[in-house]
Amino acid sequence: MLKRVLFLKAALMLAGSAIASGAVIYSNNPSPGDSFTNPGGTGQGQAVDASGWYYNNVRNSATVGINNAYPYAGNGSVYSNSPSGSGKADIEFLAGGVDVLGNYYASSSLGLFSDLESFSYSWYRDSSSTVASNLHPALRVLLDADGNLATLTDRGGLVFELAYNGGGAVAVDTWVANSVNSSTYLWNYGLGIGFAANINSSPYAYDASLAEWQAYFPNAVILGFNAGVGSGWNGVFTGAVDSISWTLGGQTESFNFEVLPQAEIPEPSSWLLAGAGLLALGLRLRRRAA
Ligand SMILES: [Ca+2]
Ligand SMILES: [Ca+2]
Ligand SMILES: [Ca+2]
Repeated sequence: MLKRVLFLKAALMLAGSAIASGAVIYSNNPSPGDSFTNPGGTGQGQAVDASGWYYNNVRNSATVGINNAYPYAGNGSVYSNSPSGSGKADIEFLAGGVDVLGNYYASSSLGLFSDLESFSYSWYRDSSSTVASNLHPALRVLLDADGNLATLTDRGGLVFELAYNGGGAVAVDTWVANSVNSSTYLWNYGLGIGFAANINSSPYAYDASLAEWQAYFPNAVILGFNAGVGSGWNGVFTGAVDSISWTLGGQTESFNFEVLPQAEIPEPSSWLLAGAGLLALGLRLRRRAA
């Protein structure tokens, strides 16, 4: 069974490579897909095949996984649930992702932060969620502030949330698409400047635009992107994200998260028989040519 699924995935990846509009990222498991969780309090992750995407920073019984709970642009999306204020779960793309004690970290960069033109995603909040009404899955760009990958204390991220871009209560039980461009407000964690630092002249800490952050960190490099839920959200959040994309130096990468389809393909024994038949045919042709 495992071999059959792997073969199908290889065939799907070949098919997907011909589509210029973006990549399809399949769940590790066929329908209903994946549900990665971790009851412990320290973030844990799992690779989504060899795609460069990871279920990551998952803790306190939060769950993330590509599955069929909230289909979008096809048969699936990235399901996200945080059951309490201490839960957290992300879907994360990392440059050169490496496993460090079960969680994943970037070991290289995707390029200069100053070349980032925009990034975007779609998200869904289920109406059963009990967290504050302005909360939805956040979208983040992960950075190394000084561009030197050997120094780690300046790693961190910039966060997009509607709450800091004029948003109130968000829509529920429907998909919402949001895009970050040069004038969108982002707030920070890490980057060597403390949580929610105020880097521009206005007294408010959460109103620095992408363009202002790029001017503030001219040497920063991008370690990855993620979308996720939880981390201080008091209550339950249930929803999903999908269609994450970014445009960096004129190149757009976009990703649609889908459930690995189950299809009837020949059993391995049939492939062996077919291979033996071809071999016999080849020998016969060679004999005839001799
Ligand atoms: Ca650094
Ligand atoms: Ca400010
Ligand atoms: Ca999808």
